[in-house]
Amino acid sequence: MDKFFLTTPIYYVNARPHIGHVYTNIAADVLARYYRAKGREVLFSTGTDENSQKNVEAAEKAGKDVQGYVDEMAEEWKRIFTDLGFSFDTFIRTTAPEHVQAVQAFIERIDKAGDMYVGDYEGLYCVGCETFLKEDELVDGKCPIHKTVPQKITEKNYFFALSKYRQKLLDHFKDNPEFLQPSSARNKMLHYIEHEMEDVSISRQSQKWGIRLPQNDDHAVYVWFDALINYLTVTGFPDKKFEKFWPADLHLIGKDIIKFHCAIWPAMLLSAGLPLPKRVFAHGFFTVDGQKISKSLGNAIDPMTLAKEYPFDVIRYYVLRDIPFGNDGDFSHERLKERYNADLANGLGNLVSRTLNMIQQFGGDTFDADGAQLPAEVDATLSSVSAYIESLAFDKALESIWQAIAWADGLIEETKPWQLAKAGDTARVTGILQELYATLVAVNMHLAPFLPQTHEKLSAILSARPILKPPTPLFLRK
Ligand code: ME8
Repeated sequence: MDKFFLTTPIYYVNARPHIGHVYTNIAADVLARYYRAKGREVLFSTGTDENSQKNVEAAEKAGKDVQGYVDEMAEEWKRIFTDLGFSFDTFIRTTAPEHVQAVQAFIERIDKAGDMYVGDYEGLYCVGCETFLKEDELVDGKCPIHKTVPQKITEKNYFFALSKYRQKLLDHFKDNPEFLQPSSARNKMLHYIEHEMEDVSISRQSQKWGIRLPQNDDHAVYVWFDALINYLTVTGFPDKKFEKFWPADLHLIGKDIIKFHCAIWPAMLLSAGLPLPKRVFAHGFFTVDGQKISKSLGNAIDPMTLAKEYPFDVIRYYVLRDIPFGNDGDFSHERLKERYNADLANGLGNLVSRTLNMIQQFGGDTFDADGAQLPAEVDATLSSVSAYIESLAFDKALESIWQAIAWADGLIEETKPWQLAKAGDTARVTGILQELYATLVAVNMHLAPFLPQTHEKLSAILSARPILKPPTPLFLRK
């Protein structure tokens, strides 16, 4: 069976998930469900990034020991992702022994390749970003993202010879135009690789928390270096079995971490003599009601609270339909409500209840669910959905499905089956009901990866004999 390996970033556990983190997982979940339905053997991985200084600081603030804190938080993240219905196959934690083993085996490979050396490092480190910043990146002496003054660090570090891979990376980008998407991100990345990329320090001297560097256990492995390797750990690396799923078919990330995934990670893999991921897709960033998500504004939407207000399918639908994947977007409570009412409750929900009510009223003995043929117009509209999903144009895929819904609404409005039934035109009424029914079945099939709960409910209604009337409304609030 053909495999499909897709990943989300692994998340820092210094806070609970907000809507931005959940967004990445919604998209990954749609793809995982889609490829499973296509018969691919899917490995969908997500998890937590635990060896970060941010987590140490959060543990201190909470008055807890670090291991206890990350255990608790990782459990919480996993529970939330499970409660939201994400169909991940594996949940990796970077403090797990198998990950420590994978990181150490990987580092030994790059050392053997002659790509590690010891050097003095002096730089400005932002714990928020978990990265060194250059003077000219600062605004008023502060990190522009976290608005904090970076720490001045002077230490002996182990370095990875990243710049050695400059040309190979540029060649890879040239030979694989699909490697980084959307293509708007490519130029910036190429500029970085060509003009800015330097060797990176991959260890932290005397840092207690973190994976030990195999060459010197006074050093912790730099958290990003360890985190990227999670994608190999979940395939079973360094055991040979990792070749079944590696290379990844798709790394799904936010646009904030492109550099790590499209320069450092591929160079690490080149050094270790391993194949590169086939595709990296970077989605945009959310604001909430027009404002950047931030702790101080207190506007980080808790997905579990939101999921109490709306069925989670509604949230999945809204974020994928309203914001073209790859673009920045605004999470607006107002728009969410509008989409819910217009597209789900009134659009899909109404079509289902009108159609099934009519089947019960006028279907009689002549309606034959099994003989229902999909109208050519609907077939043509829905035939584009797969290609849209595979190119991660989720908004377009949903738009096509809703075109099919609109077509069916139009058919009802135009033909007014209740009038035909009154006039005794049974054959015509049956024909229309069968077209509507076949449209609903096809719409429901295409909705499966997007709205899994709705799909399940609707499948039960449509496959029951006699066909059941849907609960009103179909999008039951929990
Ligand atoms: O960067 N809008 O973890 P992280 C959209 N541990 N997506 C958002 C978002 C927003 N406002 N905020 C976060 C890390 N995200 C590293 C990753 S991977 C080897 C290591 C999403 O907890 C987006 O996908 O800061 C982003 O890339 C991810 O959360 C980063 O989460």
